Amino acid sequence: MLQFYYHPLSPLARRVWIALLEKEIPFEPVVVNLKDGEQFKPEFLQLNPFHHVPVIVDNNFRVLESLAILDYLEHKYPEPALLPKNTQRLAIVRMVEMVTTNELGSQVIPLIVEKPDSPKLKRAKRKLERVLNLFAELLADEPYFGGNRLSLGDIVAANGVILISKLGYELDTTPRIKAWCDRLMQRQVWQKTQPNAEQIEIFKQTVTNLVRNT
Ligand SMILES: N[C@@H](CCC(=O)N[C@@H](CS)C(=O)NCC(=O)O)C(=O)O
Repeated sequence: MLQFYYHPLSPLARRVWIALLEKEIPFEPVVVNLKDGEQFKPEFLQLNPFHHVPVIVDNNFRVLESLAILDYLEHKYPEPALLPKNTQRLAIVRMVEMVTTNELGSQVIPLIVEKPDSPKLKRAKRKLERVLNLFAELLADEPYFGGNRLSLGDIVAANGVILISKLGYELDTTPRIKAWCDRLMQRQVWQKTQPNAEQIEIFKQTVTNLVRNT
């Protein structure tokens, strides 16, 4: 059976966790306790020399990097499809995946560690506003970035957007994005995988400690 190495508080592992559950792929969950440094154990470093979750091992084939894992799962387990066939829709899905990774992701740490009046926090919020405005434009009147079906773009982007909203970033200026998050949160898989308030506090503390120690 496919093994899924993850931690429930890891936002990047959550992308893969959601895709596995949405596709109903049977898997064996293996929690890597990041707080205790399990990711540095030699057994895990053999799977991922960069000591990151997520990793999957499927029939002895190892895949690391969350976006590569999502592509692997889509190809190997094509139903239900999480990539649209339409060329422009596919481009939109890829765009939101990459914008989340390259533009949104780096704004998460400032939201956690910066003081309310810090220029770095203000810069991060301005960047997030540009990201969310672009997402609202790309979503247009469709329920999902994949059109009328959930897609990998929705999974990747919404994990980032829901996380920043739980970290205090208001989605009020982009009501379309807020409605899209609410739509996703109606899905059982998302209710099961999104962190609660207590877990968000632990996540913030873990990130703060990591930033202090580097
Ligand atoms: N680019 C990688 C990054 C994965 C990543 O940074 N994972 C974090 C958790 S969200 C991690 O495992 N951190 C532990 C460490 O680096 O020691 C991916 O997308 O899979």
